[in-house]
Amino acid sequence: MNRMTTAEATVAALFAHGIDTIYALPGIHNDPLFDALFQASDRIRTVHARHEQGAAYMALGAALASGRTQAYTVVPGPGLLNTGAALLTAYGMNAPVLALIGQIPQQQIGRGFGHLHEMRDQSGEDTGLVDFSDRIRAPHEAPALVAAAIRAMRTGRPGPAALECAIDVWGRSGPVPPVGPPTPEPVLIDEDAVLAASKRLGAAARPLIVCGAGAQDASEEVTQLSALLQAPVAGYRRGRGVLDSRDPLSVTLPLAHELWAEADVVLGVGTRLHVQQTQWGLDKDLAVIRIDADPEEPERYRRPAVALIGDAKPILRRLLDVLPAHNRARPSRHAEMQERQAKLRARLAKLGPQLAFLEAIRAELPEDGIFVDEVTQVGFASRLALPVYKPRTFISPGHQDNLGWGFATALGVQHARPDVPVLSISGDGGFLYTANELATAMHHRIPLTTIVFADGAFGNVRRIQQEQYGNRLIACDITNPDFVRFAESFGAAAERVRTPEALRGALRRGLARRDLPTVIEVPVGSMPSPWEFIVLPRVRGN
Ligand SMILES: Cc1ncc(C[n+]2csc(CCOP(=O)(O)OP(=O)(O)O)c2C)c(N)n1
Ligand SMILES: [Mg+2]
Repeated sequence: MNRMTTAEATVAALFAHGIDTIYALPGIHNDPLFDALFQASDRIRTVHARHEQGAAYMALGAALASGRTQAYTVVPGPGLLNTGAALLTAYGMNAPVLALIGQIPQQQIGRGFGHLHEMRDQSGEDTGLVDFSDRIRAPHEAPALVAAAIRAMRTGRPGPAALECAIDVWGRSGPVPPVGPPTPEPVLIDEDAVLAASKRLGAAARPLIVCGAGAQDASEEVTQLSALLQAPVAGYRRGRGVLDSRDPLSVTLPLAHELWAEADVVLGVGTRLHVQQTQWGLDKDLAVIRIDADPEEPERYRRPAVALIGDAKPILRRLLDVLPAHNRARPSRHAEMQERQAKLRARLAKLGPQLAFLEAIRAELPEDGIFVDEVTQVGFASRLALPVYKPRTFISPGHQDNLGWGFATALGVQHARPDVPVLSISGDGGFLYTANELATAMHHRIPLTTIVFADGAFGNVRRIQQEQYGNRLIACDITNPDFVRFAESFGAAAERVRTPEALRGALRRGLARRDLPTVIEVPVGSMPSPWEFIVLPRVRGN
């Protein structure tokens, strides 16, 4: 056994589990941890942000872009709470993000002395935000607790975890057991369920595949299955890019809604199917098959015809082996789908201003470039209409739809994927949530390109007040800085463009710039509502 401090043992365990970066904001509670990170700086990079939410969103972005576990560390109390929205979003997105949180002295926890950064029931706060949380109470506990947290984040439904350590424990030394290599989880596939699913899918006249984030690492398998079944593949926010948008069978929400009404068998891959089941409806003529890593998910709303529990990729591989023996002969649906896609494009033309900007973006962002969505007008339209060519290249916040998440998350995406250009879009409302992190981008030389669509309003709220509340406008007009001068004051490159054509030029310059962040301000007016394409009526059952 080695003698180490708790902090050293924790850092060694993180490294042994493949963590090579920690997003951070330091403070006295965690000083020994930062000293251990200094000693390990040849193995783990410490990337400090300017607000704890920036550090946590960066870890989230890095996890989403890489598919690997990421970590951040902050002080207790306000430090933890400042990461709350990011941790909640990581939970909603099933993202493996480990929060390492400081604590007040171990023997004073819960006694209300008024220690620096003390909060009542901090451990309870952790427990409410993540599925796995614990406290490291001594050096020898660190390796096993880090291993348990990482295993919990990767087993079943993935998600964040939290480990606390008290100010007086991080620096304490003691004998520490060695960290073994992580043992891979066995892949268990229910062969009876594979056969049942193959028979149902093989016999289906109008099968439909719906993908969520759980399908992002099974793009090849979904593509093959779609071709075998001539089944359209639907993705909305987190399932986009699983099937290349250039495939005529690749559909977004409005066509998925039409197809849901017609389908006889639906295969949901790594998706809650929440909107579909609760809003679009179910009936006895629709058999639902679910593939999900979370054993509780398939039956949450209604028991499906078949449930396959585990990682989508190996399960789909087995389906691809077994299905051909049961599959009926299928004519190509390409012509039909091309026609339906054209009809949808004609309807979506109503969103002209948003689509013109998205066309400019798609023309300049390389195929493997990564687009990070925000809760803004062009973002809503991107979920419906931006062509996405590869998995993990369309990063959207999922069901939290958490305004202000985008810019700092995109910094983490770009930090984790320095090999490809990353584009963040924001409204003027969302951008200023974390725009201070431009300082982080400068300090760590993160060459992210950001578009800020500036309409001088929380535009989405404003339009709803206009259309549904008799134009009684309240708390929706906003006063902006000059975003170009603001960005330049940090040392970032910045420009202002007004048209989609001019945006193309600015994007070409920004995406090629690999040593500095770029901010492009686009002054815009109000934009047409996308909601008729997103909130869709019941089409089955009653
Ligand atoms: C954390 C959070 N707070 C509030 C909202 C509600 N909300 C949704 S859209 C929006 C306005 C967004 O404004 P902006 O970023 O400027 O985008 P725009 O609609 O103007 O394009 C607000 C306040 C939210 N989704 N998330
Ligand atoms: Mg706005």
